[in-house]
Amino acid sequence: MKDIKNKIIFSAAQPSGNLHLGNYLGAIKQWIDLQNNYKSIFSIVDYHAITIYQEPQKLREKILETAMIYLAAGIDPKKSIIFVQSDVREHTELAWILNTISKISELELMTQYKDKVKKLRSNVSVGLFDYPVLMAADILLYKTDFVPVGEDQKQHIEFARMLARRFNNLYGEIFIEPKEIIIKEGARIMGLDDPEKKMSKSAENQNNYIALIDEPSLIKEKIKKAVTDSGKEIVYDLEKKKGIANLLTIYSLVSSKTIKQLEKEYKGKNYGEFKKDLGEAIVYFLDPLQKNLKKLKENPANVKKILKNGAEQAKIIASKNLEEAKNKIGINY
Ligand code: ATP
Ligand code: LTN
Repeated sequence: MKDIKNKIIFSAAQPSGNLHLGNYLGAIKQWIDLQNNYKSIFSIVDYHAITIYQEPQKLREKILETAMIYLAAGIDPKKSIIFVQSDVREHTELAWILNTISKISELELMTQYKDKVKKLRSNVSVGLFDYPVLMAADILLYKTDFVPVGEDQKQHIEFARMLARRFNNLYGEIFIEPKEIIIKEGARIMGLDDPEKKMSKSAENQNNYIALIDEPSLIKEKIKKAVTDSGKEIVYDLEKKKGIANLLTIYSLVSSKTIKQLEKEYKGKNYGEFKKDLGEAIVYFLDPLQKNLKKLKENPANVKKILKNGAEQAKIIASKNLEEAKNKIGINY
């Protein structure tokens, strides 16, 4: 048994757009706390991002910006490894190996894939289909114990766990079966324009999400425009008032007040007042992150250095574990 201090955490986000409040409250916020107690590895998964076309110049910028957001949010390169996925070739190499033990029928069941197919119609790449296998490679490559993510990633981690077990049965025990860590509240923040669907950085409507880099005035405006339900009361009701329930969840998480407290505070008040205060609460909550980010943007060379250094550290672990896997299979002579 590994001592808790030696247990490994791995997580990642795609540099495919603007990181938003859902990414922060569902995933990144947990990473900050977990890095104090575990060996933590956080990646910017650019090879995942290109499973849907990304404009090259924009991708280049978003890779660096995503790294800056990790740092601005409080990921500390002295405590955690931060790196860009494509800097460590072992990820794609292990993905190939895992492809050989993954079944098409299993990948066809993936909800995220099915949702994206609906949106993209016939323009679906093999890479998008294979996305969960690359994700499993990310995780297994470091013999990860825990993967802190939002609710939408649960199925992918179950798949990674199953692949670990399958590999170990076929070739001998080397991979750890990873477990997800999903927080109770905030694990599924819904879109501001449509509270039936999760907040998503690839949403067509910019009013779907609050980007972590949005200006205060834009944040307030987006909250003002957020879809609410008919009726007047500010109460948490997931059946009849999905929009307000989502806004209450966000409010609670950015203000550290409970939903019960907020319901009491806004009893008899209208949606307008509630939204105005919520907009301000989000601006206040994001202010330190945005200030840190501004400073980091003044010195991108420094961030690149952190990433290259992170990749070197990641590579030491990744290459050793990949070699072990190849030896088990017989890919050595
Ligand atoms: P896209 O919608 O474009 O596929 P995304 O917004 O889901 O992207 P990712 O980079 O794929 O963003 O996710 C990074 C992390 O944020 C993951 O752990 C994911 O589970 C979490 N996450 C994403 N959206 C939400 C959300 N709406 N609520 C809570 N957590 C979320
Ligand atoms: N699919 C994830 C991003 C991701 C990831 C990972 C998360 C890629 N590889 C490994 C955790 C562990 C998503 O958030 N959409």
